[in-house]
Amino acid sequence: MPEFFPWWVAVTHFLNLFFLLLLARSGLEVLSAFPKLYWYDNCPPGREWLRFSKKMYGADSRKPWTSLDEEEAWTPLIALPGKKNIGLGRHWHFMSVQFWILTGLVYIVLVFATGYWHYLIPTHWSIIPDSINSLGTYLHFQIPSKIPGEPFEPAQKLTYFIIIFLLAPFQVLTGAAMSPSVLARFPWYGKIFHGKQGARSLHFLGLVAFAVFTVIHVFMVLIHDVPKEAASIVLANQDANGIEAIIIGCAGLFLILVLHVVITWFSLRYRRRTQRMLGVMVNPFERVISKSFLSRERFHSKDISPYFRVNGYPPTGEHYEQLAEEGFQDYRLPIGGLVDHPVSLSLADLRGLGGQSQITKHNCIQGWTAVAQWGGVPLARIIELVGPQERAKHIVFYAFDDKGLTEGEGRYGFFYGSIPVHLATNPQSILALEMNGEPLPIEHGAPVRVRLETQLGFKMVKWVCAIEFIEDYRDIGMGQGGWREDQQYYANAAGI
Ligand SMILES: Nc1nc2c(c(=O)[nH]1)N[C@H]1C(S)=C(S)[C@@H](COP(=O)(O)O)O[C@H]1N2
Ligand SMILES: [Mo]
Repeated sequence: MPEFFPWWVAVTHFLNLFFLLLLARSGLEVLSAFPKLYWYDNCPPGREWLRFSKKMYGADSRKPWTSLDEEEAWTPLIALPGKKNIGLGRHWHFMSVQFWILTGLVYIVLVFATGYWHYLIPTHWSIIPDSINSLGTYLHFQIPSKIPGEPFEPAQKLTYFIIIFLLAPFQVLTGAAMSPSVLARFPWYGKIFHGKQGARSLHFLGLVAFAVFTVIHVFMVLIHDVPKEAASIVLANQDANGIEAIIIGCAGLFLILVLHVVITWFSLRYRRRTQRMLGVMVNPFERVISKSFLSRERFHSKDISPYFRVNGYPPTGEHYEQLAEEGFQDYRLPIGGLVDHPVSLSLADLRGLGGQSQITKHNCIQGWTAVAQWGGVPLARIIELVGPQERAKHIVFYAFDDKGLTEGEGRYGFFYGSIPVHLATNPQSILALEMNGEPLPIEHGAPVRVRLETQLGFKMVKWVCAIEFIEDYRDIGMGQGGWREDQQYYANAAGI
């Protein structure tokens, strides 16, 4: 039989703690952007089952509001990095999850290769009455005895089994069920968890379960023989000097604390650098998903959400307001850049290019969802029409809204967004002119907006005023590929 406390258990235990803390804190940052939990993908305002915010916005509110108004600034003491930085929080989350899964895989391989699984996986139903017995013993303020020839008592073994083999995979699976690309490509997968909001709620409850486990786990160690437990898990040797083990263990915890302080401080102080450095780890993964998953969403009219949140206040310029007043009859959409046939299209021209309609679910980066029907021109038709040159790698959509005027918060410049050309040829990538069978309402992007159903909402530029085919987005704006990427440090691939 394997040793009770091999060295690799000590090492992976430590790494696991480090990455789980990163995941928990960056996960809370993501939650702070939309601090409400739902079981239904319509996300009706006021119908959340859990809310971490005092602010209330009703569907019938007189004062216009957008989903960014629902965001909360959480303290860097609990969230990574805190202070309304969902872009960076997501970077940390997706960076950490890769290392956490890697640690987990190494651990699982060793668990099976060494036979350690005998200590963790119950092979007989008697584990249940035995665990209940253990609990009874604890309630009498006594320590239950270990399973003969094994390192843990029955309740402990059962708990570890649940955490390692059920809770950890559950967090990975519910996490994947929140990716817009996964949801658009495999709509059935989301249904397993009752949609994105179900997955989001369950993912949060998984975090709560991890937290409850950790508290009980630490408490149990404290009521057991601390020096001996420390020797086992820190030095991988039950008989080692316990005091030494406690000191080394505390030094390890202190190291984790210091790393978290440094990471948090650095992320808040050097946001662009953090976005770039973590992007190296995170973007390739997002790009692969965005590239290989084509949308297959087909909802029914009965699924259409009664209320569809707005994100981004409408443009305020005189030019736009006048166009809107006249029903956009003078609107022209110039499409140019690295193309063979630049054009300038009226709404009638656009309609003449042939239509496509789709009922799909919108995924805002903050976390809310809503279903609507979108009608318009496939971007593939636009590409055919203008004939991009070989050098054209990205498409930029420029918008009418000057965010310095409409959103403030110290941000500035006109909204824009770019996508790689291949994303425009996806089956559900369209320039939408209609929403739910009506011309686009002003707040949802009239007269023309982008829909890319495998992506997060921020990639779908509303109030489009011009389209340009370019080679490299680094020459535009602050060079990150879009206004939210520039100003809010979002990643510019948005498949997750
Ligand atoms: N021009 C422009 N387009 C925009 C935004 C914006 O602020 N300005 N916000 C984006 C974000 S973050 C989201 S989630 C969606 C919201 O679309 P909706 O308002 O129709 O719900 O629009 C995207 N397109
Ligand atoms: Mo968004």
